Amino acid sequence: GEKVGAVKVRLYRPFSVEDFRNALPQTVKKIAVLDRTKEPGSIGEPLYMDVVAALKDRKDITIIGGRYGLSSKEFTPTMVKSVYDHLDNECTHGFTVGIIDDVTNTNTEIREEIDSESPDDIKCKFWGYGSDGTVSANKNSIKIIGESTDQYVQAYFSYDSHKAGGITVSHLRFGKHPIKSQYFLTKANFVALHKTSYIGRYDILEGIVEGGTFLLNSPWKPEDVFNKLTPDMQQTIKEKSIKVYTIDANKIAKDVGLGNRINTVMQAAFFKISGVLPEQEAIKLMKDAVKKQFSRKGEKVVQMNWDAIDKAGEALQQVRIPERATGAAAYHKHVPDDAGDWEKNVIEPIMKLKGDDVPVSKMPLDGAIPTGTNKLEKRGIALTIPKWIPEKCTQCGICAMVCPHASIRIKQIDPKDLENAPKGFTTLKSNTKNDQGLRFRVQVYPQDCTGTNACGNCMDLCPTKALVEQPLEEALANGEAERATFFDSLPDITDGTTTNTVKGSQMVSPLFEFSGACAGCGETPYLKLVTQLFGDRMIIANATGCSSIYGGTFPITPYAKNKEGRGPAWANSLFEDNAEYAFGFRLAVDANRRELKAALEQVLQTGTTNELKAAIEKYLPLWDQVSEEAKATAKEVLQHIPHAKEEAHDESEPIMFRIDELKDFLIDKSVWAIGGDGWAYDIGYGGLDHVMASGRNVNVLVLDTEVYSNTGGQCSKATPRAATAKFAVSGKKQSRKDLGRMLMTYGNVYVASVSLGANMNQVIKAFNEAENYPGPSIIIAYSPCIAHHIDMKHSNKEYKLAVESGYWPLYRYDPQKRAAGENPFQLDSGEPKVPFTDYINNEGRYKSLKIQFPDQADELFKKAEEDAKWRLQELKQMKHDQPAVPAKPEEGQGQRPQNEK
Ligand SMILES: Cc1ncc(C[n+]2csc(CCOP(=O)(O)OP(=O)(O)O)c2C)c(N)n1
Ligand code: SF4
Ligand code: SF4
Ligand code: SF4
Repeated sequence: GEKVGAVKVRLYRPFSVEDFRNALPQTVKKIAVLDRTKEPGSIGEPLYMDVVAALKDRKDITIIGGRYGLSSKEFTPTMVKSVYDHLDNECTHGFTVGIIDDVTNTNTEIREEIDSESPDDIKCKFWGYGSDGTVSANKNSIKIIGESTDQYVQAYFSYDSHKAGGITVSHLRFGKHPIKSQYFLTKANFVALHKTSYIGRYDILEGIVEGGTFLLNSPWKPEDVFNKLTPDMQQTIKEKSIKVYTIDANKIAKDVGLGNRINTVMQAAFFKISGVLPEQEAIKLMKDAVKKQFSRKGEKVVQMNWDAIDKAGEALQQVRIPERATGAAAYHKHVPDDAGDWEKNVIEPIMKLKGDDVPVSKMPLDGAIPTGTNKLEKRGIALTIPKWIPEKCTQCGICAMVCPHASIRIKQIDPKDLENAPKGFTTLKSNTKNDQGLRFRVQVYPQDCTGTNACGNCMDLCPTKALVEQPLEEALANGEAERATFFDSLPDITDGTTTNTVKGSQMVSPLFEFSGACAGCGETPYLKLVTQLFGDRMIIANATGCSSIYGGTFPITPYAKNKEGRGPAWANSLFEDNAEYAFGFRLAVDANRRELKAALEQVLQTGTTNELKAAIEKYLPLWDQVSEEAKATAKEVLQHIPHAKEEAHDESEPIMFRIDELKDFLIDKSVWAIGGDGWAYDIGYGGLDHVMASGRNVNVLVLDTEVYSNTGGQCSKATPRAATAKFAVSGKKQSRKDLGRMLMTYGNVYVASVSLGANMNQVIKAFNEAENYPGPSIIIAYSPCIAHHIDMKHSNKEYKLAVESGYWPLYRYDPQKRAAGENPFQLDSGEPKVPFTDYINNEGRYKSLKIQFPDQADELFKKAEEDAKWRLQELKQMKHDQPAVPAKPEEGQGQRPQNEK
């Protein structure tokens, strides 16, 4: 052995030099200080600096510092050993642990793998599916084991960053010895797989021990199960004599009324097979835990979970392992063979959950990543998907408009493009006013749809029931994926319609697609729409929140490019400064455009090719436009730049060089600040207000879920009175902040309040008006969310209910109307059509108040209704106001201040 030690600094500030020095034995020769933080540009991380200062007189001690555990990286015993080895060998300062740094070569070398696990512990690994309840069930299970046996227990979880429907892996340990450290299992006695679509995608049985157990949730008969596994899994099962069980947890969950929540069923199956506790005792303990956990949601939910526990025992079946397999599952191809380096070197390993093996040299220098990559995921998480019934379809486009995942689309198709169409690619005669005999099709992207079992909003809102449910497996078997690929390759044709309509807007391919938002998310349809309207020239500053997570789940992004290679540029900023971030984009775009325009005018004087001269002269009068004519003319300029650059003589040469550098700014950018209410109403409000007051042309989209959704539903100033939320468990006592009305007081800010499912045309109008308005604009968009505790299969109906009950008025305030002597305010929704209680009673966030605090509930509900009435009354008053005097031009038009150079 060796004499080594570790000092854990628990109270960091004030840093106690005396205690620190006292903790060190006199014999210490070398110290490696580990910081779990990164201060680029510093000479060492904070703890290292403190240690150096604390020991400044101890010249006999060598002190080095390094980073570990960043981005939730594991810190395993093997890595700890590598740090001691580093002290013994290279002993260089600025080392890193747990990454492969082949650029600066600072990572510690792994010289020995250490397995410090007790061989007697039982280790169980559960592959779950985000939001199926696996994690909470496992927390329950480990609590039950910990409290009802004399065993030590630990539950440790890994999640990917999808908002829902991602992978969760639960790592459970229990045994006779205390378990002190946290790291993922490398071996498992028990493996459970809750989602069959993971077969062939991930190494499910990695680390399973000899004689271990494998539990599978599948709809398959026991005799079919073995042939549905990959050859590797089949081999492992045979070689290690694994016992295999199957259970159709989705069927049980559906039958008892739990929908997709299979957790209780799988938990009951785990207890039955594992035998950790006698079966009857386990059942009793599970039922007690269910009562404790769900009683606030009502007796019905408790009973459904109890039924699930009872049914699980009977439904569990052992799989007989055949002598040899007569079939096998294929391995999933994560990226196509012709994919680029980024896809192959970074996306593919990360998709296989092998991201730790990606070396630093494969990372982008500036953090920028290619767009249009969420489409590679093809998660296949749906159980059932919509099937189009052409003869019932009216070609309205509503299904495409409301789909939160851009997984159902409409297109007009030129008949000549149908020559190579795959089998079953049915089309209708397009009913737009076109004279080219265009065809029409609704296409489902089967592997990208989150499922009618979880979302189903397209079906829910289809006015003619032209969409029906079909199992994903069936759709894939009859070629729907190939049809989607063909459909995707076809061009967008909007002839005979206009993008200012629901139908026309949906005929443009979305440049925000297949995000990892929750099934049925109410935020994402707005993002999809805004990219269909302005995506080819958008720059988006995104506040931290759900939209930054599903908008940029490294290394992929749902923001995409059109067939010409144009699409939104997107970046995530801090929660607290996102409006300012977008403001910076605006300033930069304006400055670049000013310079480009001056250069174009200059080169006309100094001389250039006839073609470029003609194109510039044609384009300059269109400089302030973003019309199709302007885009086409800008293209002509672009086309002639390379030759003109080659031909440029002395004086024109540097000007042409600059024109070439700035050419992307020929058409003005559409600058957007996007984020949730936590950002806009609370934490980023100061900056937002500042930018709104600036008069600059920045568009703001507030995805208003009325809570901090990304962090689990904390109350914000947008949370309505009476709604329960984290930090407002007994119902919020204050009314919500009226951000729209506050910003209208500036008089030169375009303000709109929208709710997609309530009035889709009003949403499109608001987006277009906001974009066309030359000053600051804000759109406040009602966004149903899982945090409202609603059935996400009908989330789109919530948009409507909120408006029709009078809770969420729709309006637009356009300062430009003042100049025409009109009232800038327009109320787009009328008197309430349905009782306020219809809206309240439909949402768990209100209903739970009634269950938990019945005494206060009625009073608060009454006040909430009064809030809504009062708000509507105030707005109606504005509607009847006489037109105000025109806005002062320097306020309203967002021009560059006179003193700006
Ligand atoms: C200054 C700061 N505080 C807290 C957080 C943690 N945080 C990240 S996202 C988020 C919630 C975002 O809520 P909201 O803006 O309403 O957007 P949503 O998730 O609802 O779309 C919080 C609190 C943070 N990133 N920065
Ligand atoms: S079920 Fe949901 S995700 Fe699937 S196509 Fe319909 S709306 Fe889109
Ligand atoms: S919503 Fe229904 S009717 Fe409208 S386009 Fe879609 S499938 Fe056709
Ligand atoms: S806004 Fe709500 S529904 Fe949408 S991704 Fe976030 S938590 Fe899920």
